[in-house]
Amino acid sequence: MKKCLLTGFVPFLDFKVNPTEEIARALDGKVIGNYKIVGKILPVEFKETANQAIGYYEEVKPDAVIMLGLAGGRSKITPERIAINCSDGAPDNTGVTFQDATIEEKGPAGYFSTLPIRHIVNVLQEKGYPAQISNTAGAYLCNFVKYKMLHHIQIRQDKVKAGFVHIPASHEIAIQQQALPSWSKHDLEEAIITIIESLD
Ligand code: PCA
Repeated sequence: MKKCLLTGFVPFLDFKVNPTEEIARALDGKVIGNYKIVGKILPVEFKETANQAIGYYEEVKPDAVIMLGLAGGRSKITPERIAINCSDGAPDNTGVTFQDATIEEKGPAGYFSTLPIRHIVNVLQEKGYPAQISNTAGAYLCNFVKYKMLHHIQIRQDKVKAGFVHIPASHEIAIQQQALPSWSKHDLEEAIITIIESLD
């Protein structure tokens, strides 16, 4: 059976919970479609996140990697098209911030997701889940870990599908913070299950 490394993040900034953490925990060990899921939680720390993610990649040797992040404010499930070679913006959970910083000196300007993002969006919409390709994952931790993971896979010349999917806030977050579009935890989890089922 194929293996899928599914990562989520701990809470960050003003968010008291992170639904991506809950989904990665809930799906860990499950068999979904052609894949056995290995769910792992990543810290929101530039110093640690990519090392841990790549460490899990080497430990699990997955056939597919789906990294999840919360994008508070988005209303749809958004598979990310690209990761850019730049970190910039808000502080991580240890207070570290970057401005206009290159992630990999010798790396390309960007890496495209190798997940079938158009197919994923189509399958989600057919099942009734609003979804849209996103053309920017920002320049915070999610972009950083996606860039690092795709760079690692590229250097190793592995034939592994990998990419990043941002998800909207859960109702729990929307109750704590005003004016955020939100989904039920159930629907968020079902949407991620749908994505995994859609993979070969
Ligand atoms: N979302 C953040 C980092 C952690 C998370 O869940 C991001 O979009 O970069």
